Amino acid sequence: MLTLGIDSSTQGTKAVVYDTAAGRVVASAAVNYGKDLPEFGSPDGFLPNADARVRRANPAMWVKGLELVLARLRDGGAPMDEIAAVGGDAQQHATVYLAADGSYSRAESPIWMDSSTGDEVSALDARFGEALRARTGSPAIERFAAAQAMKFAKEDPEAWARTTRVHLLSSYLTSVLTGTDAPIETGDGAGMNLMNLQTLAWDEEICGFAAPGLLAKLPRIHKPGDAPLKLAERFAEFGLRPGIPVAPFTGDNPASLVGCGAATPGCAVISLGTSDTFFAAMPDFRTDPDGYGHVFGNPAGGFMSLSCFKNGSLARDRVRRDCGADWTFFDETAFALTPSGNGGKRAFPYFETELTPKHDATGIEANFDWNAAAPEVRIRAIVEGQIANMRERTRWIGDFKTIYVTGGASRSKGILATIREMFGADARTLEVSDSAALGGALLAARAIETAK
Ligand code: XUL
Repeated sequence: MLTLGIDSSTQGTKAVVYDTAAGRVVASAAVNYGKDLPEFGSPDGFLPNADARVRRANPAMWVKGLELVLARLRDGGAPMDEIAAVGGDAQQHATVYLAADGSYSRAESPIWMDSSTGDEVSALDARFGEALRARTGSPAIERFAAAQAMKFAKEDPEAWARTTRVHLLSSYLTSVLTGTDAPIETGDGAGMNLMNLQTLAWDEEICGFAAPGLLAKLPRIHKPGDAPLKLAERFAEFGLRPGIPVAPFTGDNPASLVGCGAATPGCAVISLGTSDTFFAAMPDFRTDPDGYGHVFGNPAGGFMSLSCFKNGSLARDRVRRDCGADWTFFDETAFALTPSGNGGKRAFPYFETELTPKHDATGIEANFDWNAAAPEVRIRAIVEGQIANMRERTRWIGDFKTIYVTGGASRSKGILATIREMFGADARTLEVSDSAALGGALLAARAIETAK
């Protein structure tokens, strides 16, 4: 049986066709927003903004990305008419605001990189304090829907009044694929500061405080095991069979948990992408005492823990280019030329406002003369800085003997060796590089069982 997994990430959309019997990907396609959809003026997947805290994108770009990736899959000869179900995921926390006629009531959607809601986070903190973390799995967070909706409702009350639906990008894309008003799935829905994780229902009190009428503007909630939706007629254009089951899209991290084969507790995953994340299935509900980490839903049932580091691959790429190095030098040579520990030289990249720990976008912070140092010293300093910070901030999740490493940078021997050393764990690169899209395809296969 063939299933389709679609991953709508920060910088582009990917799709994989997965053969469940053979256990392998048989076709794939990708779209990069910067290169393939230049009309949206978003080279890195968001609209450039002088204020580093403001990170937004035109939601129409994501729909275009979805359609283009399907066209590429079809035109590349993928057996579209044999696909039996669709699943997928989206970057987490991005919100899409719709008016009654389906048009966008907010032209620019805030994405997970947005941290412009400091005042709203303070208001949520002042009102709910510890209770927010206990109920929703996270303290008040800038990029989450509660703070984002609060800011929008305050700044543009007229547009807020016209808004009849607040979707996550995941539920919005599911709506597009199914031609319905799709539900929010619990894995991704947990990243909004609005869902009570004990009851898996919207928390009426928090919704009421965040923005007038928010509760009525939220889609219903889809729990693991609930019946899937069906593909809309218009996707016949891409050779797909209308009516096949569509598993509601989840977040990219929950999808990766499934795609990495880590949905049952025991091992952790490090995903090295636009954001670096560290996550694991959660045997018992626990929150981060330091307030940086999150609890999301595990699409396979139960929960997952997650810590997110914003300065991931874009920061590594910037350092690489500043050093005039190619990827082989960055991934390997620099580590052969320098000793483990780098003689105490360490650096942290803060090109974007950092989430873990909270830090303004101040550029490189190093304990040595950054500009005078050799490229290999700078590269090891950045990688060791990133991984050391990750180790410190994820202790609350626990210790793991095995860590699966996924995402583009998982090919780096230097990064893998650093993870092994700092976590004292067996770090393994996964064969699959598109673990989120693969997770979507696996969730699609599961949807077929549920639909029976
Ligand atoms: C997780 C987070 C990021 C995005 C990246 O909380 O904000 O990992 O999901 O797409």
